[in-house]
Amino acid sequence: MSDTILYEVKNSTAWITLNRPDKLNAFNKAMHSDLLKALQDAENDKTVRAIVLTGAGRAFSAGQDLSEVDNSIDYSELLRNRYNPIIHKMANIGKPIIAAVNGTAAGAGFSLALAADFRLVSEKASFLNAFIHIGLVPDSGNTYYLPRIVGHSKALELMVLGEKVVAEEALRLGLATKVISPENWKSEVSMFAGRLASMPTKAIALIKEGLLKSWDSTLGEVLEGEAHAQGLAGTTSDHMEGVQAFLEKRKPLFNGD
Ligand code: T3D
Repeated sequence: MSDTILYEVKNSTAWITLNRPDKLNAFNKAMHSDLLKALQDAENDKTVRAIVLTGAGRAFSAGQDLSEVDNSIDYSELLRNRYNPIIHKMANIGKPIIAAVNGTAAGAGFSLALAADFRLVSEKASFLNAFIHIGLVPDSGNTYYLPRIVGHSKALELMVLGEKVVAEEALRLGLATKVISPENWKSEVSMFAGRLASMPTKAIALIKEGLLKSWDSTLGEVLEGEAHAQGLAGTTSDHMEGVQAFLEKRKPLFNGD
C-alpha cells in the first residue's frame, strides 16, 4: 500500500489499483516505483496465484503525467528506468495478470493493459494510443504487443490515427478478453480472477514463458522448449491431481504446486 498504489490480497488474488483518480491515474515518478514494488510483492507471495491490475475512479490510466514533462526530461532514460522494468516484470511473473480496464486506457496506460495476459473491459472503457497527439511514438511495449494482438495493419492505424477504440470494438479486435457491464463489474472480475487463481499456476507460468519465447524462435527451438516445459509441468502435483481427478470423474483441486 502506498499513496499511488492500493494493494490487497483476497482469495489468492493480488488486487493492484492505480490510485491517482483526479489525474486519471497518470504515472508520476512515485507511481512507477510503487507499481513495480506491488508487482514484486505479488510475485513473491506464494499465496497469490492471480493478479488484477485496475484503476481507481473513472479511468484505467491516462499514461505519463504530462504535468511532469518539461524540456529537461530525457525520454529514453525515463522509459529505460521507469516504464520498461514494469513491462519486463509483467512478462516474467509466473502468474496470470488480468488488466481490469475500468475506463480510459491512454498512452502508456494502454501499453500497460497490453502487457497484461488478459483484458477484462468495462462497457464504459476505451483504449487510446494518445502518443501521436503529442508528437510521440508508442512506448512501454506497445509496438511489441499491439501488432501481435490485432495485426500489423490495424496496429499501425491505431498508432498513427490515434482514434479511440471503444469496448465492443476492442472485443472484435481481440483486444478485450471479455466486455463487462458496470453493474456486474466487480463480481465478474472477481470471478474471472478466482477461476485463474484455482488453476495449475505452474503450467500457466510455463505457457506465458513459452509463448513469449516463441516470437523469436525457430520451430526446432519451440519444439525443444515445449519438451522442456512439459518435463517440468509433468512433475507438478497439479498434473498428478488433474490426472487423478479425471480418472475418478471429479473436479480437480489444484493447489498451484
Ligand atoms: O515522459 C514521456 O512523455 C515519455 C513517455 C510517455 C508515455 C505516455 O503515456 S505519453 C501519452 C500521455 N498521455 C496522454 O497524452 C493522454 C492525455 N489525456 C487525454 O488525452 C485525456 O485526458 C483522456 C482521453 C485520457 C481522457 O479524456 P477526458 O475528457 O475523459 O478527461 P480530461 O478532462 O481530459 O482529463 C481529466 C483530468 O485528468 C484533467 O485534469 P483537470 O482539468 O480536471 O484538473 C486532465 O488534465 C487530467 N489528465 C488526463 N490525462 C492526464 C492528465 N493529467 C496529467 N497527465 C495526463 N496524461
